[in-house]
Amino acid sequence: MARTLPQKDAPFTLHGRPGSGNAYKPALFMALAGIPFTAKFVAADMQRTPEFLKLSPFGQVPVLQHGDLALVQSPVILKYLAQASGKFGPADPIEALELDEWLCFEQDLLFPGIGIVRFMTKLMQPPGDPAIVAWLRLRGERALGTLERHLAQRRFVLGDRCTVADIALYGYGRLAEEAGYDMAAWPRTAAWRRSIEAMPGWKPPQDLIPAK
Ligand SMILES: N[C@@H](CCC(=O)N[C@@H](CS)C(=O)NCC(=O)O)C(=O)O
Repeated sequence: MARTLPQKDAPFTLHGRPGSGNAYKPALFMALAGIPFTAKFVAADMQRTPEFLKLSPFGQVPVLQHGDLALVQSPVILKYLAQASGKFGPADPIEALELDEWLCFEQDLLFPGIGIVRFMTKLMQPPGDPAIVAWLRLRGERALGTLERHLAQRRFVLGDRCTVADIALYGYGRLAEEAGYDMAAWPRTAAWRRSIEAMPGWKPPQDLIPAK
């Protein structure tokens, strides 16, 4: 069936689980933007069912439904939400390009370096191959080091206000300790996380997405 854009006032439904940083990103966006939404729990073993694959062809969470439109891939969902709400988006074409650069960086370095390391060391049974974890950890250290250098000049990733670049990076940035990183080594990044947590509407994932 052809995909079409929904009516502006169509309801939002987020499919995910609280332990997924990728699912937390759109949930946090909507919490910060004051957009009401329904969150539905998706267990890992539900993700290959034909019913779920109709919503998410890649078999992954998050999925954001806006009316009849189902979207996957957290960067795409965040950009859609920014466009639909007029909040946390880029202010001009150069910011729009920079935003995309940081969204790619998040998927390329920060998510593997923190999200996958956390998954392989804390959640996977048995835990993942230590050689792969060590390789991914180098990406995590590079990601945190890059962010730390970048934040020397700015409060948020694109400047002085929070955008979807921050929300995307925060999704797993907040879980660095759970992946074994000591944030004392990246104090500006730790302060940036606190700035996001001080924003009106901020809530932790367990308050936004049901655990079953
Ligand atoms: N690039 C995707 C990654 C999504 C992703 O990896 N989701 C995980 C949960 S955090 C998942 O569903 N994993 C199960 C799988 O890949 O089979 C995004 O940013 O949304």
